[in-house]
Amino acid sequence: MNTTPDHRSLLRQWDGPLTADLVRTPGQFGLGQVPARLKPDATTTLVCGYCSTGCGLQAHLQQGEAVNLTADPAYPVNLGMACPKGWEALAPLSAPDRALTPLLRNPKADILETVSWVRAMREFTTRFKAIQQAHGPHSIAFLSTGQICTEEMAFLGALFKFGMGGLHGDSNTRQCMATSHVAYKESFGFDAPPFTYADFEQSDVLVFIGANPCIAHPILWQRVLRNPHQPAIVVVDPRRTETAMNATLHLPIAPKSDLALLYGLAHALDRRGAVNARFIQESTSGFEEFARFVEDYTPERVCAASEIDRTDFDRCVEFIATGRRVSFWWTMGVNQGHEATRTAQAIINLALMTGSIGRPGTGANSITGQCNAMGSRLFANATSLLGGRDFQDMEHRVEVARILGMPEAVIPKQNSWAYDQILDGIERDEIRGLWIVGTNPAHSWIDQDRFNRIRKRLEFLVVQDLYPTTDTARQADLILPAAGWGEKEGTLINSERRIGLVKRIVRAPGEALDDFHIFQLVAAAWGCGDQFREWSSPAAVFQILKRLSAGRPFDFTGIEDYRHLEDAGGIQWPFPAPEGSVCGREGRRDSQRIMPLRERRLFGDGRFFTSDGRARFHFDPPRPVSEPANAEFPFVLLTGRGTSAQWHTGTRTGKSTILRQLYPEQIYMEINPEDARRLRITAGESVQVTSRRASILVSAHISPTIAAGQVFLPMHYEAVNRLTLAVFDPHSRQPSYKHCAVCISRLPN
Ligand SMILES: Nc1nc2c(c(=O)[nH]1)N[C@H]1C(S)=C(S)[C@@H](COP(=O)(O)OP(=O)(O)OC[C@H]3O[C@@H](n4cnc5c(=O)[nH]c(N)nc54)[C@H](O)[C@@H]3O)O[C@H]1N2
Ligand SMILES: Nc1nc2c(c(=O)[nH]1)N[C@H]1C(S)=C(S)[C@@H](COP(=O)(O)OP(=O)(O)OC[C@H]3O[C@@H](n4cnc5c(=O)[nH]c(N)nc54)[C@H](O)[C@@H]3O)O[C@H]1N2
Ligand code: SF4
Ligand SMILES: [Mo]
Repeated sequence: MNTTPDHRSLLRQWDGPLTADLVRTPGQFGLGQVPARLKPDATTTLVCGYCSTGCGLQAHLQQGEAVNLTADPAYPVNLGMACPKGWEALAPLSAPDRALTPLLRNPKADILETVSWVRAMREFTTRFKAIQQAHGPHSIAFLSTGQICTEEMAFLGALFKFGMGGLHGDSNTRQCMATSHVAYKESFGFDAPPFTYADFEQSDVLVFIGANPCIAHPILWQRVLRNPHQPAIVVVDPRRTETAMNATLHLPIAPKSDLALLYGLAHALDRRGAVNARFIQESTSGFEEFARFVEDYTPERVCAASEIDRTDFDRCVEFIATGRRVSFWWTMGVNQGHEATRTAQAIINLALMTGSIGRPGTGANSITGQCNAMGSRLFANATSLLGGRDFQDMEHRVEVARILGMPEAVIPKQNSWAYDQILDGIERDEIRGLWIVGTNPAHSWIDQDRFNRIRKRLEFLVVQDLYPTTDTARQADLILPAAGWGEKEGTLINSERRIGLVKRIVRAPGEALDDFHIFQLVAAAWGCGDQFREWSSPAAVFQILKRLSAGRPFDFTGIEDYRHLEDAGGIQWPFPAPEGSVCGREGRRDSQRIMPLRERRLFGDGRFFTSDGRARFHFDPPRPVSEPANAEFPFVLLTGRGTSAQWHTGTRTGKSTILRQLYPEQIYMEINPEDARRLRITAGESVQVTSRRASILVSAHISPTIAAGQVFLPMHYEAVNRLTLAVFDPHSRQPSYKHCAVCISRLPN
């Protein structure tokens, strides 16, 4: 039954040829024909592992290993473009601080010591099992990521819940996309971002709300720049960002006042008769109530609430009312807020009432963040059961059990706690063991000091990462050395629902193993290896994921295998098997396979995934923020992305000497010249920023891009989340990272 984990044979197995299957050598396509060692000058395309744009990067191989990366001109996403992170994506893999072996804390000396995989697996199982025995099966939890392959996410969620008997697990997509997930689910009946990137090029009006694609999604911004229709671009952001500077109209909204503005726009459009009565009647429900609700949101009232000029408001209404193809785009300025879900839905409502959905250049479009946040939304098996199902629904449990060939009894009947609730559980000593995979909460979690305080209550903390040096890994009892992007294979799903391939183009250093194989080792060591016999490789799990997708809104049973994905340049879901397939009819046939159209959007037929096929209007009155600025803390602190060369907590981008030259080494704070003058702060001066939670030192960057009374800190520096306030949207439980009150003081000289 229980197979002993033999790491040596596993490592041997993984010492085989790189990019085993999918490599183009000149003049030959080599599935099954690839030489054991790749010929020099071979190239192969894989999807970038940073942001959700999902660019195709061409790896140039010598002696079978990648020596360089360039942007793939043929890939339908990026059309030959890439941002600095993509060009430099190999650098973090050869960093000197890679974890080469498992590391176990020696409690006496309080240092991390090298141990074998066998020992690491023994510690992992005995200590987690001991905690479960003493405190119940649900006393261990995991926190995972939107930055590993879908096959790996599904494996972790299934292993932890169906194999190890755990219940509570969540991921960093809670910090990022939980709001979009809930908003879409309630409005459309399923978490289904409707757009395709061609929509950037086909709109005549693009409205960006709380999104700064020039910095956060630079290649998507390049797609906007290819738009031949001289579009009007409206940007709703408190800051005059790089994106706002390039806009036709910038609405410098008061922080967290979006909901009032969006209801005001709905009111004005309705008054003007700029609604699509036929679409509303045939494809939506609840419009009358919504129209009555927004009657009070007069232009005067919302311009005052959002602190914007009436003429700017009227221009915005005019653009939307007269545009033929209007698209709405949002990101973290919306998702990270105390009333985030209703704000996202207020955007969706605008698209629904104007019939701006399902046609080229339209849509209520949430741009995703991490390379595989979309995979996590479908398959993390965290707060929803594999494939966007419901743990509490018996039919769903029976179906999943049947597909996986496991007894229904192993599937929990309850939902997991969300991220913040897991931390609360640790504080109450109900969670005693934690397994963190591919995320760095000691830096990125909101009100981070609390995270670090709570961590001390844990009896056993396992961190699975590329580096033992992250703020989180440094606190671990056991570190499992993971292979990273480019050292493993699997699929990622990008913002436009395109499933793309990641390949092994570099050998992982030392004994680092890809997450997939770490999960296999854990399954074997735990004693549930048999349950996961079919989960033998990422390619095998991809077939399981297909079965889990059958008949669901994201059905991709029409994708045969990785090679099919490779040849098509990624495939957007849905892509059901040919029988009865809409996409099959659209696409062309290539020998035995159906090849999809290059770009496809959802809802062209005006049918949604709700029980009656109609999209719903959701709305609630705006609520005040928890921590308004006052005399003692007179500034509102905004946080977000700083430069296109920095990725989150910097564990990867900080390893590239080229990228490091593209951003300031020390933390800086944007402050308005008027405020700086008043406080006598000079450029570059070191000043103190204090919130009710902590006080940090930053250097002042005086800039008119930030309004008076507000300051901005890039999230990439560790100190930022010592200041933030742990407030959550009640529907999505996503943290409100972008609003708290601070004061600024000069240092005594
Ligand atoms: N270079 C780089 N690119 C990235 C990332 C990275 O770390 N580095 N991370 C990726 C990830 S995971 C994500 S989620 C995305 C995030 O992508 P974005 O959401 O575009 O980036 P942010 O800078 O977090 O936030 C966007 C804007 O919201 C504005 N904002 C703040 N408060 C409000 C408000 O109340 N209302 C409105 N309307 N706007 C507000 C901010 O001023 C900011 O300009 O980026 C992805 N791309
Ligand atoms: N103040 C503030 N805070 C924020 C935000 C904000 O706007 N403001 N944004 C939030 C958002 S949207 C996000 S998404 C989060 C991101 O927050 P995090 O997820 O904590 O940030 P990352 O730096 O991406 O951490 C990923 C970790 O995974 C490791 N890793 C990379 N690839 C792999 C792999 O293949 N396998 C394994 N096992 N490990 C790997 C990296 O080395 C790194 O340590 O931050 C959130 N925090
Ligand atoms: S835009 Fe995103 S996916 Fe494209 S190269 Fe840059 S980080 Fe990678
Ligand atoms: Mo994110």
